[in-house]
Amino acid sequence: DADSHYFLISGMTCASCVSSVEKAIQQVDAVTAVSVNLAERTALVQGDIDPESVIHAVSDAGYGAELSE
Ligand code: 9UX
Repeated sequence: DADSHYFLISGMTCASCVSSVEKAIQQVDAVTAVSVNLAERTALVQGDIDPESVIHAVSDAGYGAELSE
């Protein structure tokens, strides 16, 4: 639905990477929950967010993100 978005995350190789990506996404405005899956390279982000701001935050943390369906 409109209040959850999947992103494909690139550059994650360990659990510490997952933690960094989760932390970065949690700081973004309107994010209410985030769940990163290392094996699938995905992040499920909940909240009435601006996807571009999530992509920007992940990029600032040193990883890549693109919106997925
Ligand atoms: Mo550990 Mo993840 O150095 O890049 S944080 S592999």
